Parts: sequence; C-alpha cells; structure tokens
Amino acid sequence: MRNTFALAAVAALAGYAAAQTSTTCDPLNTTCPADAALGTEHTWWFNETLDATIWNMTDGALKYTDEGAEFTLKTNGSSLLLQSNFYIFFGVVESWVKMAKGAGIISSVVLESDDLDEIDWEWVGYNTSLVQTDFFGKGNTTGYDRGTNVPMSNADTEFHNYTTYWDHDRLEWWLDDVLVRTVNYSESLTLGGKNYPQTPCQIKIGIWPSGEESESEGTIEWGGGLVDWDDAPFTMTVQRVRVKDFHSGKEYKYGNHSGDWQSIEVIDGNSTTVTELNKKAKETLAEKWDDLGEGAHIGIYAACGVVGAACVGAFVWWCIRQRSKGRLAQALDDSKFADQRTEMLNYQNDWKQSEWRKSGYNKVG
Ligand SMILES: *[C@@H]1O[C@H](CO)[C@@H](O)[C@H](O)[C@H]1NC(C)=O
Ligand SMILES: *[C@@H]1O[C@H](CO)[C@@H](O)[C@H](O)[C@H]1NC(C)=O
Ligand SMILES: *[C@@H]1O[C@H](CO)[C@@H](O)[C@H](O)[C@H]1NC(C)=O
Ligand SMILES: *[C@@H]1O[C@H](CO)[C@@H](O)[C@H](O)[C@H]1NC(C)=O
Ligand SMILES: *[C@@H]1O[C@H](CO)[C@@H](O)[C@H](O)[C@H]1NC(C)=O
Ligand SMILES: *[C@@H]1O[C@H](CO)[C@@H](O)[C@H](O)[C@H]1NC(C)=O
Ligand SMILES: *[C@@H]1O[C@H](CO)[C@@H](O)[C@H](O)[C@H]1NC(C)=O
Ligand SMILES: *[C@@H]1O[C@H](CO)[C@@H](O)[C@H](O)[C@H]1NC(C)=O
Ligand SMILES: *[C@@H]1O[C@H](CO)[C@@H](O)[C@H](O)[C@H]1NC(C)=O
Ligand SMILES: CC(=O)N[C@H]1CO[C@H](CO)[C@@H](O)[C@@H]1O
Repeated sequence: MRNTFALAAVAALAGYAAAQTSTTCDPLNTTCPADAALGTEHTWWFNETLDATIWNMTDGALKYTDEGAEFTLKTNGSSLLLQSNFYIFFGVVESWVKMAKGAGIISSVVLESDDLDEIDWEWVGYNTSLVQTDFFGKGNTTGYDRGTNVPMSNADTEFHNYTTYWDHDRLEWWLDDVLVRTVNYSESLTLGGKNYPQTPCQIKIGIWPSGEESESEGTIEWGGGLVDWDDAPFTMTVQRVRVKDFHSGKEYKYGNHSGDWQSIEVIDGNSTTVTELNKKAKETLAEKWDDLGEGAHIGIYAACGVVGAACVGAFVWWCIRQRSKGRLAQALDDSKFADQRTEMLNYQNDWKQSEWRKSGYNKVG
C-alpha cells in the first residue's frame, strides 16, 4: 500500500511540476534576482478580493464567497494556481481549506523555492478522509519514501487548520493543533540535510486534474483514476491563510550556488508587501474614522483638548475601546490589529495636522 502510494506520489510530483511549478531562474546554476520577502506576519481572509500586488493568480480565476475563495475546475485541461509574490525564509503557514472532492482532482498548498525545495499538503479528491504530506529538496524527485498519509475526516465539508512550521532545524506538519509529522534537518530522509527544504519559498495554492489521459499512469493511479467531468464542478475552498516569515527584511538573495540556508543573505528594509499592507491599513482607518460620525469625532477632540500628551494615543485608545465593545471588531481583529498599530500612530499624526485644526483644537500640543 505504502509502496504504491509512494511510487505514485513521485510520479505525481512530476505531474505537478509539469502542471503547476516552474522556476524561471535556477539559483543553483545562475545568479538570480533577489526574492521579495514577506518580512512580517499577516492573515489574509479569502472572502475578500486579494491584493494583486501581493497574490498573483497565475492560472485561472477565483470566485469569492462569504466562506472564502473557491478554486473550481469545470473542464478538462484546466487548472488554477494562486501564487504569493512574496517569499518566506523559514516561517509558519496556516491554511484553512476544504479540499475538492472527486477522483483525479488534486488540491494543494505548497511552499516552493526557486531551486525547487518544496513542502506540501496535498488532498487527493477520491478520499476525503486523508491529507498527504510531502517534501523535496533541490528538485530531487527520486526516492519513494518522503510522502505520508494522514487520516482525518470531512476534509471536503469542513475547514481544517493545516499548519506548516518550517525552520532551519526542523519541519512540522500540524493538523488541527495535532503534530502529525516532523522531519529533522539532519536525518537520513533528507540525506543529512542536503535535501532538506531550506531556501526562501513562495506559497502556491492550486487545484489540478491528475486524472487526465495525458498524465502518467502513476499519476492517474495516485489521484484515484480518471476524472469524470460529468461530476464537475470540482471546488476547493480556502477560507484564510496566515503567514509568518521568520526573517524581517526586504529581500532574500542566494549568496552562492550551494542552495544551503547559510548562504542566503537577508537584505534589510521594508518589503513591498509590508508597504502595501500598511497602505491598505491606513485606507481602512481613514474609512473607519469617517464612519465614526460627528459625536465620536467630537469626543476624541474633547479628550485631546484636555491633556495634550494624551492626544497621541487618543484615537488609538478610542479604537481599542470600541474594539472591545465589538463596534470596530471587523477592522481591528487581533491579527489585523498588530499590523495596524504602527499605522494608527502615523495616521493619528496626519489626523492631528488636519482634523484638529479644522475643529479649532489646534493649539493643543
Ligand atoms: C503573475 O503571473 C503572471 C503569469 O504567470 C506573470 O506573467 C506575472 O509576471 C506575475 N506577476 C508578478 C508580479 O509576479
Ligand atoms: C478534453 O476532452 C476532450 C473530449 O474527451 C478531448 O478531445 C480533449 O483533447 C481534452 N482536452 C485536454 C486539454 O485534455
Ligand atoms: C536524490 O534523492 C535520492 C533518494 O533520496 C538519493 O539517493 C540521491 O542521491 C539524491 N540525488 C541528489 C542529486 O541529491
Ligand atoms: C481513505 O483514507 C483513509 C485514511 O488513510 C483510509 O483508511 C481509507 O481506506 C481510504 N479510503 C479509500 C477509499 O481509499
Ligand atoms: C492552527 O494550528 C496551529 C498549529 O497547531 C496553531 O499554532 C494555530 O494557533 C492554529 N490556529 C488557530 C486559529 O487555532
Ligand atoms: C527529530 O529530533 C527530535 C529532537 O531533536 C527527536 O526527538 C526526533 O526523534 C527526531 N525525529 C526524527 C524523525 O529523526
Ligand atoms: C556558500 O556560502 C556559505 C555561507 O557563506 C558557505 O558556508 C559555503 O561554504 C558556501 N558554499 C559554496 C559551495 O561556496
Ligand atoms: C520602513 O518604513 C517605515 C515607515 O513606514 C520607515 O519609518 C522606515 O524608515 C522604513 N525602513 C527602511 C529601512 O526603509
Ligand atoms: C471576511 O471574514 C472576516 C472574518 O470573519 C470578516 O471580519 C470580514 O468582514 C469578512 N469580509 C467580508 C467582505 O465579508
Ligand atoms: C537549468 C539548469 O542547468 N539546471 C541545473 C542546475 O544545476 C542542478 C544541479 O546542480 C541541475 O540539476 C539542474 O538541471
């Protein structure tokens, strides 16, 4: 059983590589442009249109619903792939997914680097009581022993928490708060570290048909046979993805052609993703301010009028207070709050310049 699975998994990776992965510049042979870093932690809710400067739909189109983003296959020869424009250099990826059900349909959340280090969660559509874990180092797809099956239930009807914890010393797969697999840097499976995933990775979320005549026999078998397109559509839904980058920088650069994590240089600065997230947070806060209404504005002006020093924190304080009351919960939930705190202070300064002046409290401070 295990052998069948493993053999097929390898074949399937070849299928996957053909269908959904590629590298435009191989850092093991070439000097490539640096990879854009994430450099922070953020949760993206997939019920709202993703920022195209951060996430790139490189194949197909998503449908957004209240529940999340739907990745739907309707016809043969099609696939969908969403790819982060940022890379993480070790970190955590927590995705909440409902797999697509249907023989020959593969749903996947993959971390992949430019030199084809890879860390996978994969769901084979014929079995909704199973998720598979796998990893590859430097594009080496030979060997039959890296994939595992993790039994579970209702993978197609319920969102579950699939978390990858990836550091230089170990790699962990967590399913709904249970550690289901660990791979250490130094163990025989990784060839003593040589084939351990260790270079900056993008996140790739996709769906593709393994059950097509054009795929290899092993791939078709692994996915549970040919797709019956009369059963289409086949839909994977992603509710949210939380990503934490263990480094905070602007870019990651391969220092030499070794592909060793020690050779990766972290280039200082704000990542374009952080800049973009801050821009968004600022817009949201401006909208929230407008939404508060005259009474609230006056309340804040009054608070600021009393003690000059308190003004710097007044809007922040007000937001926190409202948040605990639930009024601003949407804009300032826990994950977003951390990202927005700094911007709130900046926003507060801008606001101090304009709004206070307008309201006649400009003499304060
Ligand atoms: C987005 O994906 C398309 C198609 O693969 C590619 O041509 C484009 O360069 C990508 N954009 C970014 C910002 O990576
Ligand atoms: C899709 O299926 C049709 C009918 O079976 C076939 O003619 C066509 O070649 C298939 N296309 C692809 C891209 O597999
Ligand atoms: C690829 O992996 C196989 C199996 O683990 C191993 O025997 C082989 O030496 C590896 N090749 C390279 C180039 O690392
Ligand atoms: C699905 O996976 C579960 C868990 O590994 C296994 O017990 C079950 O036999 C599988 N079902 C099919 C139809 O292969
Ligand atoms: C998802 O699982 C990871 C690993 O157990 C855990 O750290 C995280 O808190 C979980 N997320 C939620 C929202 O419970
Ligand atoms: C990984 O390392 C930990 C502690 O260092 C050890 O307990 C565990 O057995 C190792 N696992 C494997 C698969 O080597
Ligand atoms: C690559 O760079 C790392 C870190 O500087 C160094 O330890 C390693 O020896 C280098 N490898 C090669 C093949 O140059
Ligand atoms: C990062 O951005 C912040 C404000 O957005 C700015 O104060 C800081 O100077 C920037 N840092 C770098 C290294 O550019
Ligand atoms: C998306 O879901 C989050 C979390 O439940 C919620 O705060 C937000 O308002 C939702 N967005 C839309 C557009 O429904
Ligand atoms: C494009 C290319 O030549 N890629 C090669 C880079 O080097 C690795 C191993 O060092 C080869 O496996 C690739 O084929």
